[in-house]
Amino acid sequence: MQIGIIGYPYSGKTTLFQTISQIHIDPNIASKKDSNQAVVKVPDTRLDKLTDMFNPKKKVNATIEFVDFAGFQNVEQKGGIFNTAFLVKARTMDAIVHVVRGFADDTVPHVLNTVNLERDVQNLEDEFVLADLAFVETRIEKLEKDLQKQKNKDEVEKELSEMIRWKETLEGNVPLREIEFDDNVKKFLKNYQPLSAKPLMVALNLDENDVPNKDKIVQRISEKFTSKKILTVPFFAKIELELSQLEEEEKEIFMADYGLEGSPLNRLIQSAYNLLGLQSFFTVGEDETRSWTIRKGMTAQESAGVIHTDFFNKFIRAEVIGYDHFIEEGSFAKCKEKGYFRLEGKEYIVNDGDILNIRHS
Ligand SMILES: Nc1nc2c(ncn2[C@@H]2O[C@H](COP(=O)(O)OP(=O)(O)OP(=O)(O)O)[C@@H](O)[C@H]2O)c(=O)[nH]1
Ligand SMILES: [Mg+2]
Repeated sequence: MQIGIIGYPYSGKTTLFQTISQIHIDPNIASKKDSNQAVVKVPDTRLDKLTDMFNPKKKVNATIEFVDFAGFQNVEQKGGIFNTAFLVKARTMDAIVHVVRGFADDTVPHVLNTVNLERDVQNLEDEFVLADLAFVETRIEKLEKDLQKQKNKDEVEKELSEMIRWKETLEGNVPLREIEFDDNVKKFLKNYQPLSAKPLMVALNLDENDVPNKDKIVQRISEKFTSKKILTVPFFAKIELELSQLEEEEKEIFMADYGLEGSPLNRLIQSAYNLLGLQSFFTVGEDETRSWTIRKGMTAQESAGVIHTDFFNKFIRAEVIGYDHFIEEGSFAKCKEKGYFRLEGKEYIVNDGDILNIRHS
């Protein structure tokens, strides 16, 4: 899974990226590159606890990839702040983090001159809609030509009617993430990956002075941009980068002072899991303990397929224990005694935190 970090120049994207990835980016090199990328371990205290209990040779966290994009170009030009390279790459992201500048600092240039969270969030919404509209209009032209050729008529007509629905939605200034997609048109969403359909995290890079008002600001923005597919996440890029480099004890003291909970990585991953409907299951043993990411609602067989395609094809049963039960009882034997150890078939819907052992042929 890939999450793209985007936003206006100097909003704090690379600072956030460095906190998340713990990679140091040389600012002179960073400005010349299109993007920075890092594969990051998904933190999970449950996996840490299981690892303590099993003492395996290896602990393997699920991972997630973050891509730190260069700032938007030509920011004064409405409908044109994304270049082609940006569009191509951003469309492949599973979710977007929009870093919005909320800090005042005269030493850092501000491309729009003033701090205004609402304006910046709205601008990006507008740009997404305009970029998708440009795509849809070109697509409709092409489909109309195809229709005259009378080739694959049914398929062309089906797509054309869906593209017209997208166009009308976008012309009403509504992002595509707000409309429903039936199974028979989901493939267009998958093929074209419109930006305004992507789950969005609005990451407010707030000013140090906003620490006491943090929750109010978040509430104000999330009320203005209400959607099932938008979450507002606050952070303090500069402070949190410095904090991330401190020792654990010191870190906790400072974080309490700032009223911060968890790391920016924790906050973003939690939001991403919520937005994308993701959850984790675990596999345990003497060799390794490991966390895996799946979509909510996935069956035991589908989840087995995430471990290995062979496990999907040759699935027999899954041995299942809920994480809480395992921690409560402390061993497989005790779980068996209490009836917490279950054998489930391929249609079993996996729960968040299930410990699975796949039996296969
Ligand atoms: N005072 C203050 N400065 C910040 C904060 N976040 C970032 N900066 C500074 O702002 C400058 C730009 O930060 P970056 O993280 O490089 O911004 P960016 O969004 O990656 O910028 P581009 O990649 O050029 O688009 C750096 O000098 C940072 O130290 C913040 O929360 N407070
Ligand atoms: Mg940057």
